[in-house]
Amino acid sequence: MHVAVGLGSNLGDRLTHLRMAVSQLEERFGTLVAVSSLYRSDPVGGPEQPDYLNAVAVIDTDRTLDEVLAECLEIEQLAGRNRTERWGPRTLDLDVLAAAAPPVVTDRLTVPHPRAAERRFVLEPLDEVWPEAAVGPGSARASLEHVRDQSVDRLAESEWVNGLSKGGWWVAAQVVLLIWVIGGAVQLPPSANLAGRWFGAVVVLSGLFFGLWAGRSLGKSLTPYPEPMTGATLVSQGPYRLVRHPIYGGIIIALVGVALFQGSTMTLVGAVEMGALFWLKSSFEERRLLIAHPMYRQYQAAVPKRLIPFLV
Ligand code: A4P
Ligand code: MG
Repeated sequence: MHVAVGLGSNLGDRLTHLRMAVSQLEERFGTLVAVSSLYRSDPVGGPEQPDYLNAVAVIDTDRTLDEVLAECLEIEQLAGRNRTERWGPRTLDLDVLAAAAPPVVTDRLTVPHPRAAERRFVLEPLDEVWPEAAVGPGSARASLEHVRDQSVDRLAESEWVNGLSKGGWWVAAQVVLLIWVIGGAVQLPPSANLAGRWFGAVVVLSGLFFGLWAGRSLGKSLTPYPEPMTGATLVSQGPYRLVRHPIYGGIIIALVGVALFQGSTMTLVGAVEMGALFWLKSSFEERRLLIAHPMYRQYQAAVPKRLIPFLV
C-alpha cells in the first residue's frame, strides 16, 4: 500500500532534519517510492514562527497506518522534537497525509490528514509525487486549485535529499564572460571624445567603489559560492540596504563605464549580457539562501526592489 508522509521543519538545521527523515523512512519501510521537491512555506496557524521547509515522501508498505504513525513519531524524536504547543515551531513534523486504503479515524490517527486539503505546502509537493492521492473531498491535484493564494516557493528538485549542487558552474560562467567582455574592450582603441572618456572613467571608479564597499560590508559572510558558509549571517547594512546584490551591481556599473570610456557598443552589449547572467545567478542563489536562512523571505520583503534599486 502506498502511503504519503508530509515532512516539515522550521527549527534548527531544517534541511538536515528533513534529509534524516527521508533516510529513516527508507530504512524502516524499505521502499521509498518517491520524494518531492523541497518547498519553503509561510507558517500556517500557531504563534509567530520561522518559515518552514516542507516536502512529501511516498512509501510502500504492508504495515498498518497505526504502525506507520508510530515509526513517524519515533523519527520525530530522533530530531529532538519537543512538543510544547500545538502548531508551534518544530524541528521535525511527520504527518500521515494519505494512503491507498479506506479512510481511518481513531483517537490517535486520522487519514487522510484532516487539514491536508487546505494547505498548499502539503498539496503542492503531494501533487508532484502522487496527484491522485485522496485528501479530503478529492484528489491532491483537484484540491490544489483552491489554495493557490497561499505562499510557497519551490526551492530544489528531489536531488535535495542527497546533496545540492554548489553551483560552481555559475561562477565559472561569470569569470569566462567577465574575461571575454573586458578582454574585448581593452583591445579596442578608445573612440569616445575626451569628455566621454572622463565620464567613463568616473563611472568605472564609482562601480568599483560600490562593489568593494559591498564586499567590505559582507565581511566574513562573503562566500565565493552560492552555498552560504556555516555561520554566515544576512547583511542588511551599507549598500545592502539599497540593493540585494550590490557587488554584481558594482561590476555592471564598472563595465558600463568601460563601454563609455571606449565608446564601444559591443562592450555595452557585454555589460547587458553580464547583467543577464547575474540576474539568473542571483535567482539561483536566492533559492539556496531561502533553504539556509529561515528569515530570508522577510529579508527579501524588506528590500523589495532588489535587483535594480527602485526599479525591479
Ligand atoms: N494524528 C492524528 N492524525 C494524524 C496524521 N494523519 N498524521 C495525531 C500524524 N499525526 C496524526 O500531532 C498531534 C497528534 O496528532 C499526533 O500525536 C497523532 O497522534 P503533533 O505532531 O504532536 O502536533 P502538531 O503537528 O502541532 O498538531 P497537528 O494538529 O498535527 O498540526 P498539523 O496539522 O500537523 O500542523 N505551516 C507550514 N508552512 N508548514 C508546516 O509543515 N505544520 C503545522 C502542523 C502547522 N503549520 C505549518 C506546518
Ligand atoms: Mg503533526
